[in-house]
Amino acid sequence: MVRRGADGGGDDESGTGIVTKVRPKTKRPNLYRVLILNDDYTPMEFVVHVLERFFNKGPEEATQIMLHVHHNGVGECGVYTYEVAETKVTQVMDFARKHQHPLQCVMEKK
Ligand code: TYC
Repeated sequence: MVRRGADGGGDDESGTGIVTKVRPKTKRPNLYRVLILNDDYTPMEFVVHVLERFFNKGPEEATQIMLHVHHNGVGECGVYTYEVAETKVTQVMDFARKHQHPLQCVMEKK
């Protein structure tokens, strides 16, 4: 698309207005990884349940992620915009505390 720019002269009869391109200005949002951390006490089944409940993983993917965290110390649950990631972290931390498990969930900018 083109439009006549704000050159002070307007779209006058002279036809000398500045022609500027109009681009659809969509900025990509910053994205954040939500991570869970390994610990020695949270039961494996609880972590799988968290991944299913809050990150919409099926049982197989949830088990894979849980085992990855168990062996590597940290793993990715999902990637979200800031406010969604923050909500997931709060939900997981509240749920873990309610069940008296030390599971830790954090977010980091991608
Ligand atoms: N390491 C825990 C255990 O052996 C299992 C576990 C996995 C805990 C992933 C936390 O994020 C975690 N019971």
